[in-house]
Amino acid sequence: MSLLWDGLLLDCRLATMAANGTAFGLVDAAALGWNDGRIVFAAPMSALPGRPAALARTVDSAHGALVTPGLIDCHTHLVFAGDRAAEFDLRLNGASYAEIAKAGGGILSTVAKTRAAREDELLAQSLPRARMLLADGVTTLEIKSGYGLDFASEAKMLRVARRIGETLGIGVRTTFLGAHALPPEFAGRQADYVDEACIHMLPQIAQTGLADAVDAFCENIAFTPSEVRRVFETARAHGLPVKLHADQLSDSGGAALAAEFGALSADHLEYANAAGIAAMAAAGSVAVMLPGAFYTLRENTLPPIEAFRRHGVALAVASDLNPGTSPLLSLRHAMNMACTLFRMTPEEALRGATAHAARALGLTDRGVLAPGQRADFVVWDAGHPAELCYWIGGALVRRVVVGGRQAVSA
Ligand code: DI6
Ligand code: FE
Repeated sequence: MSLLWDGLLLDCRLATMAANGTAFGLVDAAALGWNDGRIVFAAPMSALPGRPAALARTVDSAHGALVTPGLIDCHTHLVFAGDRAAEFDLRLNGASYAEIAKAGGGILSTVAKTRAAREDELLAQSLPRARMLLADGVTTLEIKSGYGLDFASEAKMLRVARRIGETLGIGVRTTFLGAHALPPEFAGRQADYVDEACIHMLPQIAQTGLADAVDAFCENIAFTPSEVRRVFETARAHGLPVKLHADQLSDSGGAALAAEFGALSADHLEYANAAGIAAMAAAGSVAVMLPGAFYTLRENTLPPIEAFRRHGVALAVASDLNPGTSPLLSLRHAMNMACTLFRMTPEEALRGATAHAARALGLTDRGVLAPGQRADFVVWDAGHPAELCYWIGGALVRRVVVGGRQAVSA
């Protein structure tokens, strides 16, 4: 193993997101060193064990700029074909959901396009979205299936998700979301589709290793708690952790159901009830806030942030990038909405897109700048960490490093 570190960045304002007693885990006049893709030093420059030039092969200065862990988008539906812009136009010109559905809009229109797309086409359409997130500081993202709704198409989506990680050299965690919607060939036969998902699709997906976790849409317009329970029992039987689209549009007891299965996370949660929040706290499940869907649907019931805080439930923030309810191509924009709409603090929002987002994906090797963690970090054209939530839009990234390798330089 080389005695010299691969890289050393001097004169940083490190927002380590470590619980070191300072807001954002801030360390000023700091240095960040890495070797073999891992952080080896993240502390004041005064603590460096020698002259910089004698420590690392490449030595740079951040000139006092803010440096954070790479951002982690822990809830996206980034792989899909086509878009729903026409439906957006119809809706704003007064069409009802029924008229839109009749005109072929809605989630099943994305299913039809995604099923029809060849794998390479699906990759070509999805890669630009992943590049936009990477350009805005995202170094790990979660990508769900859920627009295939048959084994071949769900597997195709998950292969595309894996190929995005390989192509861009970023972390990708995949989630099987077969219980997202009822496919047209099972219209009126939801129980049969749940059988298909549990008896045929999920076991094969688990066997292929294409999914790192299993998710479901628990809602009165999607799958019931008892149907979700069957999906979760099948996931558990195949050794896959679970997460849940829970209590987004109504209180269906989703938070408590997720907690009962020790879910990595429950997501949306606008209508989560007190028992569900307490159960999530006891289970250690992360509450993932998705302000993009709240904003797009013009929802007006806020998620119970204060109750999550009171019970010590870890809060995460994600884009929920999807063509219908959250066509949001920026995690930083989601962080701004989490503050402005949900009243999360900038520190909660940034921790929600780093350390807590890692927890929502079951990852312990990233999300904090500390020795032993992956060398995934972002150098920002910013000084105060709150700027990452404060500025709406804009290009704040100066440099993105993934696993110690430069991935983006502005
Ligand atoms: N909740 C949502 O808001 C999206 N999926 C889900 O489980 C809707 C996805 C779409 O409209 O394409
Ligand atoms: Fe979602």
